[in-house]
Amino acid sequence: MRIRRVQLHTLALPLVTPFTTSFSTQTERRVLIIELTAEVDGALVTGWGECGALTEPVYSSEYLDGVLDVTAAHLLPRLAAASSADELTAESVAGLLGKVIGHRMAKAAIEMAVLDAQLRAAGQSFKDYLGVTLDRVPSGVSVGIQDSIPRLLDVVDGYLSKGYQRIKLKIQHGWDIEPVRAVREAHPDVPLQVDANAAYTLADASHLAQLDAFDLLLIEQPLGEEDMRHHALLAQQMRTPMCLDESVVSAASAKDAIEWGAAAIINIKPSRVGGYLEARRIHDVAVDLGVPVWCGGMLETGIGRAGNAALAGMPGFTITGDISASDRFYTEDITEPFELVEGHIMIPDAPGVAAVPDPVRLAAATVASTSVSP
Ligand code: OSB
Ligand code: MG
Repeated sequence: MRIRRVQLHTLALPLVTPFTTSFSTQTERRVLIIELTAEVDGALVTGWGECGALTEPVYSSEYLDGVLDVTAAHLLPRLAAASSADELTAESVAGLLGKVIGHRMAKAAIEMAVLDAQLRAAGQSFKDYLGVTLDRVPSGVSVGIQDSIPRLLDVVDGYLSKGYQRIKLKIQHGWDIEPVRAVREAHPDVPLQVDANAAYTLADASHLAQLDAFDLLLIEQPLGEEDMRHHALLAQQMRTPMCLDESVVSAASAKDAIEWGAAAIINIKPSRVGGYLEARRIHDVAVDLGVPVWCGGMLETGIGRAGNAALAGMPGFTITGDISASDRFYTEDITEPFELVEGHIMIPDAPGVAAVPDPVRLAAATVASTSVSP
């Protein structure tokens, strides 16, 4: 394909309820949406990409303004030669951007937009491209840190009554053993897991081992992003299976984590690892090594949620992911909303990766928009 135009839209979407994790409280999602217009075999086609980066570099080193800068100044220009030669494909994007170190969320959004355009031009759904045959995936929900345990129990009850099939509780110092105990006592059989977003150190090992009493599916990223060895040591001191999120940034780091005993389960987030194609490679590595995976999220709009739902249909995704309905985060999504159907999210089967945004809702949510020529 040849890129004709790239529009970088910054959206501001209010969250239905504040989302508190060990790293921040968010009340609004500011998110970069890429609209890429390309020419494929003489016809114009639009591809949509969504970037996982938050406004502050508190989940990963990437952040919205940095993504905007690196995308315009360093990433898109590297696609220019292949684009003018009509040789650009989604499968070539990672290689063309390979000299730029890091910036995986920025690269992921570009690759998604190119892949979306490519599949739309070919009339192929992402689900088909991945070889997925399921029509739906079970839906889990990530529950933020609350002000009190009674409030937490209400929030969890609310999600369970909507049909969510698995609960993930965010934890941090001072909000860990007792809230988890309370939810487990109220719901002895509910699939339950916790996510610390790197809040602890190995010195907390015996404290965290108290979580072993609650029959959790997993503990996600208790230690720092770069503390792979410490995760392996912590895993030896707990029975709860160790799952990595932040530390796994590529198929190579996934393989290391598994082989070193730092991860028995992997949270695959396409945005964190540089895109859907690397996400698929992580899936393949994990399946090879007998490690289950699940699909994480970055409060995606319908654009990214559509791609995540298809990815999560791959066979290694045997643990319910953080693919909730649109109304978990947004009163009004920019696409047709994803809804819970008996505790599941339907996998789209229309051509492309993304769900297409409604132009009126997109415009209403847009706070800044810049045009970049490749
Ligand atoms: O650690 O999984 C995480 C949201 C933002 C940043 C990091 C994380 C999360 C979530 C929410 O847990 C996942 C979602 O439903 O999108
Ligand atoms: Mg996480």
